[in-house]
Amino acid sequence: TGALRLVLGDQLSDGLSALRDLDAGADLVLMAEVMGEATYVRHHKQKIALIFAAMRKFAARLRSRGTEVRYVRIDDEGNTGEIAGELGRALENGRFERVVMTECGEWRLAEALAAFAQGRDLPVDIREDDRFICSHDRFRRWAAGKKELRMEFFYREMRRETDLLMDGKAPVGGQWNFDKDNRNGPGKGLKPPKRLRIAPDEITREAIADVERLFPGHFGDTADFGWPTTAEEAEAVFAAFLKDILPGFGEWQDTMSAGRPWMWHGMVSTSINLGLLDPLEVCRRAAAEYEAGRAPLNAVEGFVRQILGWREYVRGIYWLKAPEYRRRNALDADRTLPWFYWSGQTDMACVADAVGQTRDHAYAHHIQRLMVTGNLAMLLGVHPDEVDDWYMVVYADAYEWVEMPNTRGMATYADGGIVGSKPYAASGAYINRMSDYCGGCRYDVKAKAGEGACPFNRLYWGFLERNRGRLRDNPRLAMPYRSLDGFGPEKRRALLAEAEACRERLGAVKREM
Ligand code: FAD
Ligand code: DLZ
Ligand code: SF4
Repeated sequence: TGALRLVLGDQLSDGLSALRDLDAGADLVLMAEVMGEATYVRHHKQKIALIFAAMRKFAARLRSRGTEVRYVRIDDEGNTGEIAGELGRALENGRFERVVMTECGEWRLAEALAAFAQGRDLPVDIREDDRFICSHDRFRRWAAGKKELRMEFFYREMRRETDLLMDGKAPVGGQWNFDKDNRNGPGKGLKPPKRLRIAPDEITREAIADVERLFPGHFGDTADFGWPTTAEEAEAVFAAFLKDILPGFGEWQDTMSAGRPWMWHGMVSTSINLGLLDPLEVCRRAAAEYEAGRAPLNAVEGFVRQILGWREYVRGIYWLKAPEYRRRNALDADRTLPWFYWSGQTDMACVADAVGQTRDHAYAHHIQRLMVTGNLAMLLGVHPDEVDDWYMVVYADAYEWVEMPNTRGMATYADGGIVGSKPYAASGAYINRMSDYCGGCRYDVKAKAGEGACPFNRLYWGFLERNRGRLRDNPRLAMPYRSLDGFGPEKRRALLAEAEACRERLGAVKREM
């Protein structure tokens, strides 16, 4: 008799709580590739290949250390297609006296596993996922009684508690946040550094071939697969980032440039989310670069804030608000997602670039996700379920706990103001300032109306007018609404009609609800 220990596809960490106190002589680790997880959304091919390759290598790693592993492959005979089903099969021989697992990241699967646990008469020990820096309990204590749950204040508490970038009780450099130094447009002579990518080895190539064979209709190309699939590879990519890239991270954090997907970004989200890199360790090592004088504070603080602040915060919000959060649609958005989100076939240069690199790499950086595809979906009024589905499918780092507060919260305001204090709606001027897209675009970023005008401009005022009843009282939108009021009723009607024509033209049509 021993324990059956479940390790999920995004739990590939040596220190995982489910693997603690493992008895190599008696216990068995279960890992299973299942159709249920691979198809609950039709994930990008690179995302499935990444997870399968990383799972296979993690299983081999455990075995090489003397741990017995039951590894179920996606096309193994008898595979039930569900995690709970695979747990059930592994328990059939009656060898185990208990089941041990680490809580899972998504509400959907957590429910299924809780139901599984209830239906058994053997104990199921569901342990905390302490790879996160902030526990559920800690987040709830922070949130309790607050009217507004702003990331910035959460982040400051996390800085104090972890002592990261602190000078006693004060933030290093006298400020918590250096974002105002991090808003460079592209400028001439922009030359992003060359990045370390990992060429697929035999195991990864086999995983890619399995995906091409079993999921041929899924979105995305696999030819340029370059993601780390082991802790060692993830470490190599992160070490290269620390040495050569981090110093420029702050300065170029919000900049977009055609045909340059990586810029100065960390390219670490897939590895952290899978468990190949530890988030606190990543923050500590970035802070050490500042302390050693090798990277400036605006870069290091900006990078640490994304992980210690945003990443922990969105996870806290997800679990605090789920499952109700998943149904929010504060702006009553009711349109379909235009087809060019999948095909990339659009004359909008910014969107075509973001979708193209997303197809090729299952990656886009934060500002592309927020201000190009996210902003456009909000301005068009695309239903949040369709927006969520797209983000969950297309990015290799997407898991609902991190995707949803970013999409439904930060990017589209569908959560009604939990994550952000106002919608991040922007016209073409923002994209023009932060990118080199507009020069090569068929649309005119300076024109406000008509077929040749930048669609972001055509949509922007109509979005505000359409949502007047929902947003007019938001103090952070007082300025644009004052301008809108100044236009007078006739012009306002014309702006609504302009936006409507643009929505039709781009194929955002009324959705069957
Ligand atoms: P860097 O720019 O180098 O940032 C460093 C790290 O900070 C990231 O690896 C990530 O772990 C963390 N981080 C940065 N921003 C955020 C954020 N807003 N929320 C949580 N963590 C953050 N990130 C995901 O991991 N999965 C998602 O499904 C996801 N969906 C998103 C959807 C939208 C609409 C938006 C606006 C953002 C989303 N993000 C998501 C956050 C962010 O875009 C990615 O984490 C980042 O682009 C990953 O690339 P990187 O490692 O090069 O990041
Ligand atoms: C995302 C994913 C995919 C595509 N496939 C598997 C799988 O076959 N087996 C598995 O254990 N996990 C997979 N995952 C990750 C899970 O979906 C993830 O653990 C949950 O969504 C919780 O975050
Ligand atoms: Fe995008 Fe408008 Fe610029 Fe074209 S003009 S690249 S659509 S912001």
